Amino acid sequence: MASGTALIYDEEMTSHKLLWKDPICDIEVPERLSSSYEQLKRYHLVERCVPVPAREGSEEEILLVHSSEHLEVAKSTQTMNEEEMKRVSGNYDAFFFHPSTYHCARLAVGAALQLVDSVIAGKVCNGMALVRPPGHHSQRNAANGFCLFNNVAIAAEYAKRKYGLQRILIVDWDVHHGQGTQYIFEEDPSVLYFSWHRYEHQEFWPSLKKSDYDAVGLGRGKGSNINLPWNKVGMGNSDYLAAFFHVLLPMAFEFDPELVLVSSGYDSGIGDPEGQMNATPEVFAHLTHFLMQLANGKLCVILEGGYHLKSLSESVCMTVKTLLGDPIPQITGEMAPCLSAIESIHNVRAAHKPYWKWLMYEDTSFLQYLSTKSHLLEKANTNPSTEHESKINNTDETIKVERFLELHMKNILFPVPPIKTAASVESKTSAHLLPVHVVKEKDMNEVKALVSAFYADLVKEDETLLSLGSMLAVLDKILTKQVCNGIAESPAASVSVAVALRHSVRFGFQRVLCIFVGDMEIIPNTEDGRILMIHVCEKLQSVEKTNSKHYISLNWKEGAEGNDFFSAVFGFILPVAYSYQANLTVIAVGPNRSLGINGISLLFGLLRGLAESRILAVIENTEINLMQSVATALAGNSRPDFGVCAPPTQEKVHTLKILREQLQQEWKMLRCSVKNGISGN
Ligand code: X5A
Ligand code: ZN
Repeated sequence: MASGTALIYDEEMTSHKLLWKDPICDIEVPERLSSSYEQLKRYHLVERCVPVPAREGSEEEILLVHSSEHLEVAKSTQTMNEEEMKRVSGNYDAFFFHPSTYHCARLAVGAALQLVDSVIAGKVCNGMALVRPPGHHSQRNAANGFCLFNNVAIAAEYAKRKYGLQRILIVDWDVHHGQGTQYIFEEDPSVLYFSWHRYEHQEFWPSLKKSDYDAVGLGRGKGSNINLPWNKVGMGNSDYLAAFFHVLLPMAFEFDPELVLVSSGYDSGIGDPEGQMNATPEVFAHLTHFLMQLANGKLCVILEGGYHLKSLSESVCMTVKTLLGDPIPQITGEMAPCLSAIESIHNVRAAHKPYWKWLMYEDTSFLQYLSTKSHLLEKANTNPSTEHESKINNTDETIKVERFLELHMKNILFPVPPIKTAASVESKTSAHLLPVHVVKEKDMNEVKALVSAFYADLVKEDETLLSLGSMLAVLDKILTKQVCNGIAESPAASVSVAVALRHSVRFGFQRVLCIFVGDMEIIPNTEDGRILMIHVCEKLQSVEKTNSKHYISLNWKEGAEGNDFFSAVFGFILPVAYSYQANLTVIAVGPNRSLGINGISLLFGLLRGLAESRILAVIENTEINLMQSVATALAGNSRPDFGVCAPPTQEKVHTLKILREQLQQEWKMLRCSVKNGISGN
């Protein structure tokens, strides 16, 4: 399995610049590239990446997507005088030519292709290309919105032709709609295109009807174009994460891409004069982390927009840091999508219901939308608690955000623990768990003293005591941040977990998320509120237990057809976990588990996004394949195999729906539907 992260940067691409006055185009400056690269250097990220040179994309490669007329016009601008260039630029909506533009645009195309080549050939696992001019507005026969050639679309077409790929996912998190990319692939079912974008009911540029959620693709491509329009400015971290949980990620897992390309615009980040959104740089670490779970980790991130230099460069750094496998900063602030975001999410789910198996049994329908739209918009405007304030676009605002980010990044960035994964396991097991770091068990007297203070009655057997010594040794290393995550085996997982939870809370952790997998007796805890339990089990739990808001039981038995647990992870577990904002995650795998290894790997892989990736795994049945998969998922430097994703049955969709309705008042990231989100409570 490939490892490493490619970084493509070529100073040449800073030579393309605006030579005359144009208040629309003057934000697309060369410093966008150079300041991002400088910030990467400051964080010492450049030296950790594999440098890959850019090259000029060939004419043949450009013609994969564009017309020869378009290519010829672009080529002809190289020798034009300023007057002529200005005239040609005027033929397009928001574009400027410079004598070096053609050369730069070919480098931008070539950089994207070099990245695809490096990832597909296995030279690296993933990577980022910093390019200018951007690409996603560019169409077969036209430059548009600062874009000349559609770098990402050409990269997708190239990957199809050169490597025979049959399923490519393009995620466009730029704040503008990549209408160019939509046009190029709208009839092509082999390319799944997802874009969220500032829309404001068609008020915002490029103001197209075809940017709305009901543009789902054409002909054979129906269902492979996903538009999520934002109808208000001020969308933030929760709105973006909700969009991933409730729309993009389940579709992406069902689609099962062989390669993921990101049209990575950071104008969707805070401070951007175009987007006027509120998402902070670390949200891009989370988005990147999620996409790394697809296509065996084959992820190519290609720069598009982003016009607040500080916001842009910090967000670029968060992306690259995550591609490198570093732990992920916690998202702070209240986690709840706003009503307008929920409405958009609801609508795109309704529009796509006919084309996606995982949506088949969801009771979100197009008709429901038609009958409630105007009423909902009123509600969205008048709910002060969940509505964001819009940003005023001026220099003061830019400077304010700069100062905010200066402090904010200091607050959220933390030293990366020197060791990724620790284990305290029998030598015969640990031999198979490389590259985990094996720690020595805690001194027995220390353990005895600790345990006698609480749970003394539970720990009668010497064997249990011994395993607690091992588990606590790993846990202590996590709590003191010497290691990021760890694995402990235990002959009695529920006892070990009870001790681990109590120990962590006493150590000072305020919110510990605990996920139990398996039918086992859970030892009740007295640390109410500081521990949230989600119990994934086959047997129905008794009512007394299940009505505490900090104990949730999720009845789930993995389907025979494949891994259907993804729908529960995105539709329930992650939304609850992100709402809770745990600062430590404990995952216990006990006896009689109802999930297979694939489902468990998925859980571990995705929960690394929480709690600065701090996870303690407690495993009762130490079968070697399970241990190996958990270690792989925790180490995060190669992708575990999640198996084939199968859609959930009607019964399971129903289970999730009931839970969502019960709990969305408390755990707000569960909200994904208008009926549930508003009139449902
Ligand atoms: C790549 C990108 C924006 C064009 C805005 C024109 N283009 N008003 O962000
Ligand atoms: Zn943009």
